[in-house]
Amino acid sequence: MSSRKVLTLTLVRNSVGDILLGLKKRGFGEGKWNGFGGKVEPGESILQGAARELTEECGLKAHSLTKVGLLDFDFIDDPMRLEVHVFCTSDYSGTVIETEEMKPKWYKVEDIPFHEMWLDDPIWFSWYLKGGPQFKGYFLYKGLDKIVEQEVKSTDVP
Ligand code: 6OG
Repeated sequence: MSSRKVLTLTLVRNSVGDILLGLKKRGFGEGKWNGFGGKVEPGESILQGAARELTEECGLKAHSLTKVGLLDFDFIDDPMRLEVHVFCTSDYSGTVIETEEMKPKWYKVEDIPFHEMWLDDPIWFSWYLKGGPQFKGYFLYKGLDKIVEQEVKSTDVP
């Protein structure tokens, strides 16, 4: 039986266009730079989960979040399925802090450390960086270091 998890992933950009990434210090994806997010909890909406995770992981409070895409992940020989809702924001307040889970750092877009991120990131990040349209991605991983199937398309296309 497959076990499906609904997660969020939020990308923050500041007024000069730099992007805030966090180095995951523990758990799934440890040692990789990523946006901020995690599992949506029972009783909260996906948007509420995204806002909560952002604050928990880096201290920032989002005043608005824009949906940019949806990523589905399957893993060969593993019943785990991930549905990751991707958001972005430049409308936030607070001070960036390091937390137990994440070590945050601002990156210039041209310096995004793709070689220290999930393998799928370089494939869908360009969709996010160009600012639309919303995208839908599918990735089939073999283990955590190989992608054997991939597709990213605009959600405007049926
Ligand atoms: P916690 O398990 O810490 O949330 N995530 C992924 N992000 C990318 N870019 N690629 C993947 O490829 C991912 N799998 C999970 C979703 C995990 C966080 O990591 C993201 C969450 O923001 C497999 O609660």
